[in-house]
Amino acid sequence: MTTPPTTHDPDPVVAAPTYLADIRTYFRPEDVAHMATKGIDLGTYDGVEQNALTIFAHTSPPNAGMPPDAAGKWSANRSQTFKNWIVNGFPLGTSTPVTTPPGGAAPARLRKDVTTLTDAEFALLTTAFNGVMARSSTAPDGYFTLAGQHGLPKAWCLHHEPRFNPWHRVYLREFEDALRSVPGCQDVTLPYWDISTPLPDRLQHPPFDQYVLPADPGATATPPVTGLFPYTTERYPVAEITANVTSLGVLDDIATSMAQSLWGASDINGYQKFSIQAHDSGHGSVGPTMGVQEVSAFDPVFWFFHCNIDRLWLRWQHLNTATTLAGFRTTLAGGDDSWLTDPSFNPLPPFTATADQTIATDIGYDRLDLPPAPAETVMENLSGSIDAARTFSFRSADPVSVRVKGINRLNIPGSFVVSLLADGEPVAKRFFFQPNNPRQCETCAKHATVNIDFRLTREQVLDRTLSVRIDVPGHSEKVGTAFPLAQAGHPTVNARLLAGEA
Ligand SMILES: [Cu+2]
Repeated sequence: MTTPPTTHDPDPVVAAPTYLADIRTYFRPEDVAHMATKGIDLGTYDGVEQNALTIFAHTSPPNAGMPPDAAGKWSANRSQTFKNWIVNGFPLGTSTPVTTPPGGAAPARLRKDVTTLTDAEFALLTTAFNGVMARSSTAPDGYFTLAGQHGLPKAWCLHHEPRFNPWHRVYLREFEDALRSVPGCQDVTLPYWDISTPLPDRLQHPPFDQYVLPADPGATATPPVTGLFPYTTERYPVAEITANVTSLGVLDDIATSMAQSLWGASDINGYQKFSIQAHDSGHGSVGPTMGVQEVSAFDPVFWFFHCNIDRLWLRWQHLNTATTLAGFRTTLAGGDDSWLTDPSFNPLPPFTATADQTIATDIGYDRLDLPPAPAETVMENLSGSIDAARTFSFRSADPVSVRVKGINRLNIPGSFVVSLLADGEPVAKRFFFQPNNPRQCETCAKHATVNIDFRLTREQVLDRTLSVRIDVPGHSEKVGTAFPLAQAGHPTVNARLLAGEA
């Protein structure tokens, strides 16, 4: 709610300002850097909220000590807006989606939709893939070694934790570097498969349709794993993939993720949660190989699929003014940002890049699908838990959140599907992506207890008999189709109306 600006007034008083729409723009990168040296964080919601009274005192005209430079001094109007924000209980608000395509320098590498490559570009990509696949199974820049960093034998990949997106951003670049090292392919970039469209025909022919493993990935794993050799990657038929993408809620979760104003928060109202769910269900949609962490990266579609996941993350970053580290930190309200800034939490092994370095990427995409006008994309900030100092509302159109909480995944032998049934009929289901032996995966063991979040309309759940079921599709011969919930850590169902600031 902005009062109409008077002519020549660049800084109108805002009666009901919010952090994401107004307050975060008041702190310049140099202000954040300067005060960080004094232990005051002006770069996040939590930091500004904690220090709000001090900030107000030091920046109020006419005799403000901060910021030190004359050009940076706050106007009386800005100071009044800041005071309004304090009085109103520090509302977070929602971000205003950025609608202009990124300006500035052209990206160092432009990635495209695989269906729009020219025949010459696609021929070069084919040469690059064939070249990398022809390298020996021990070559560091060969296909077997690169794919084996994600799954077996190395299993470095980070999933279901904050470094998931950064780790995969670096990983894709390493793979792209390998493609570019094939003679004549120095300008090749990795294209993406837009998962809202059917699996492209171009990915259904050699060398993109399957991969025959040249060596046993389990033999050199620690500890060794048997049963994965000989092995040829496998996918479902295209129509089945398309049906799975819908039934596993991939597109729903992508849409939900894109509407989020925050990165992570309590993980019910952040981009991160829903992007990871969309990723997991995307893996499960494509095939028995893509659905298993140990082997998924051997299927050539993995690279095109993950390139799209990276594109979606960059799209979200653009929508939320989060393409720089400083901008990104303003979306971390309520969350722990040590994974971005603390040297003990931000490494992305085996790579040398750290998580903070992946935020301002020099990679670009031909299509970020930014909305033509802010009104076309409504950002949200709904939560099951809201600061009581704020005003809030429950709107009938907002979804109900149903969380299947506290699943101990270490007891489940492989990727699994969590379904919510109403009167015996599936209402919604999600795929959870993990190794067949989660106990032997260090990241899995660290994040053993997981949740699945459904967002449903009231009509889907009211006055119906609800039940939850977990299936382990790849292992029906061992444990039967339905996995006993009591063996999966006794998960609970937590259902909430979601509140929005009013
Ligand atoms: Cu993945």
